[in-house]
Amino acid sequence: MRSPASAFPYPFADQQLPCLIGGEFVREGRSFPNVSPVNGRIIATVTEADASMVDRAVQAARAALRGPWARLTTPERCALLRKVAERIEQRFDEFVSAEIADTGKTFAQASSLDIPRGAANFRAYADLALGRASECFEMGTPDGRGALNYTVHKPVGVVAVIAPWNLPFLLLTWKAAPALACGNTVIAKPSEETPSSAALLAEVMQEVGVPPGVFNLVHGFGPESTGEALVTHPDVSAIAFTGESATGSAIMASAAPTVKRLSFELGGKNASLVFADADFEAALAGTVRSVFANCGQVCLCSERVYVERPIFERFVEALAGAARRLRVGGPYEGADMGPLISRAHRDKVLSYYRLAREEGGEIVCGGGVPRFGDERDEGAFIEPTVVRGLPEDARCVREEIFGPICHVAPFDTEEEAVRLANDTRYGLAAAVWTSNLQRAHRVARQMEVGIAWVNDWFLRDLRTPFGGVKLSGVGREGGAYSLAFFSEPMNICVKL
Ligand code: NAD
Ligand code: 6OD
Repeated sequence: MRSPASAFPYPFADQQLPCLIGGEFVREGRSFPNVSPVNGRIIATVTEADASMVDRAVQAARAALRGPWARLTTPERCALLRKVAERIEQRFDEFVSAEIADTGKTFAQASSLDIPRGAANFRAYADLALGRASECFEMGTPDGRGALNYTVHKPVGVVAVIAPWNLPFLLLTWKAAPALACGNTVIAKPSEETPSSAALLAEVMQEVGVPPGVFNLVHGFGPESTGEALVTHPDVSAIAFTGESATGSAIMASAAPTVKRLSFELGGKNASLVFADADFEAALAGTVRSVFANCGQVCLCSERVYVERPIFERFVEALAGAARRLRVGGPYEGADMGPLISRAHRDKVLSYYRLAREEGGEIVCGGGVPRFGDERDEGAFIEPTVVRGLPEDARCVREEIFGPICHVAPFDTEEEAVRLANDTRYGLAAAVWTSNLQRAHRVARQMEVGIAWVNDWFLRDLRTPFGGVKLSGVGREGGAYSLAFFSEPMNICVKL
């Protein structure tokens, strides 16, 4: 399982990653390299699906909508999804290795969050689909006999699931699991940066007996490649997309001519509000996590931290101290933070580090690239960074950076804190740190976001609505919201 090109275990050693189309693993046409962000080495080549391969996948998915999959009862379908979860757990180490090879993220995170959540997504949506109730409305009729209306939930059809690279397996399964639970067929397109855990999932689907064409996997890029072919395809009925807001906008335009159903989970510029009455150590630890988790590459990460003035200096010093102590390193070194996803993304994040200085900010800690003196210097590592002193209209305060950096600024009143937090074109998540119960509820409610945490961050119950307002998304997923998106409700009226 160890690839000569990789310093780490890798389940696809010496292989070209295939697409899965209509139950067949396909390696044909163009391919592209999969590069490790830990050391810049090529760890695999990946089959790129062109428009004709995407079309074959869509036709296979359409055909599967009329095959054995359509005849499964909901309990049978959900039992199959539970088998997917079990098989992921049986192949847990391979999934962890695959995710780590693509992203360089820490073993601790991949093994405690990314892969367990992938399995949990299949179980959660199997349970939710099984427990879904149907509405029934009894009505009067002129003849006095009445009628019953009841709702049946049908699949929407062929669903495109397009995922980003930051939490590749968690986010792909977050959409694929409910789509399948509702009886749809799926074309999954992982990010070109992170094909490996999706490739393992394709194997798992085959192993547990998901019928051919129900789950298809196409690898490739976005514009003028696999992604574009998928979102413009007339036989794709719905697109569940997670990624950048600008990409969401481009997909919306591409999908408009064929009027597809869309669910978008997009970017963020999330605020954390730390009140002086907060449990200082809890707020500090939570903020360190919310800024630097996954090297700052979580859509929910806080890039703007506002701290009430009486504790501002102490908090900034403590936050910078904690950031300096974070161990940056390779995935199996017990580090706290791995690399960014790629050199290209590091260039982008470093351009914001430079911009922060140019815009008048003070770099309290970090601001550069760590040097290791070994092959990690060929990777995409970067220092965790805290900035202060920027004006609120600075680009670093307004634009999503998606790296391990936050700007920290003081506030004097609750009203000011709320205003600052909401003064953004994004609206995904917020964290409020306070020990005042009334304030906690009052402030959380005023956050113009889809998800607000009080005295925690990224604490997830999969039944709750997840998504953003403004540039951060369209619609909600999670629990019944996902079931609604991936289903076509139909009313049947029975005259009694
Ligand atoms: P991205 O938008 O560049 O790419 C996401 C996916 O879309 C990839 O699979 C890519 O190949 C595909 N794609 C790109 N252009 C396309 C096109 N024109 N047509 C079809 N597909 C296309 O995003 P990324 O860089 O992979 O991920 C980081 C971004 O994702 C950040 O902005 C982050 O905030 C956001 N994100 C949001 C959430 C959320 O839940 N709101 C979660 C994770 C990441
Ligand atoms: O926890 C989830 O379900 C979820 N969708 C998380 C998204 C994280 C963004 O990077």
